[in-house]
Amino acid sequence: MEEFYIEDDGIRLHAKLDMPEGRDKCPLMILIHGFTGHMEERHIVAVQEAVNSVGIAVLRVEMYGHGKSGGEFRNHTLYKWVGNALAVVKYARNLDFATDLYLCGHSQGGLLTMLIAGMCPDDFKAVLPLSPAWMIPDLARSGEVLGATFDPAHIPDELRRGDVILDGNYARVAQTIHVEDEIRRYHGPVLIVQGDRDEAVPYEYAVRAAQLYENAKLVTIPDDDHCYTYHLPMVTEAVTDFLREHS
Ligand code: FER
Repeated sequence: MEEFYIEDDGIRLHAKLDMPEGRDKCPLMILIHGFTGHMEERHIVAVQEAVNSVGIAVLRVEMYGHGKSGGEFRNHTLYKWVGNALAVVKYARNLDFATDLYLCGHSQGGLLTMLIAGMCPDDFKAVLPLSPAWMIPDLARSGEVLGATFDPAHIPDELRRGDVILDGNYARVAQTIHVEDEIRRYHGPVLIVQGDRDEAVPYEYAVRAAQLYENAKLVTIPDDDHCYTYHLPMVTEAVTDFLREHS
């Protein structure tokens, strides 16, 4: 494992690169956590290890305001994450050892994966949004973020749920994002994995995304939640099966 920082316009993004055993040149997957998440979460590490086991390097990166990266959590927005991810994709594109690139993210990182796939449709062999939180823009437009409600035409300075505090700009940014447009712009293979008892992202969004993409597969994890508490091995198996099919 190699640990380092990738710069994005003065923001240091904390990264770890794990190589598969005995490989010189190989494909590389960029792997991104969710909202309030980080690269050492159980489901993120499980995906990293499984992907390494099929001969693919994994670059885990923490986005603005998360983990050991720069920026304050309360000031993060989807635009900042998009800028970060574009910098990471550029970094990955320039790695000599990396052949094909894959992009995978969980929850808000899955939403990010869907946006970046549409913005960089030529860069990825396939993309893997896991339980993608692509209802966030719809909710923000209807006046809800983090379960807190507000007048969507008059966003407050601060959004709060318990100890989680976000600047109102999070909602201003989210309201402008139209995920369907980015779904339409990506034509490559997509794997969506989601538990059918996800408490954070309505399962219907996974079904809808799989319908809208030109070439998507949906793997449903039965009786599982947002972070796959009960059947994580089914998630990693779905990911490795898909990668073997699309290598
Ligand atoms: C929300 C529901 C889910 C929200 C964010 C999420 C910011 C993201 C969850 C995750 O990334 O795990 O209302 O608001």
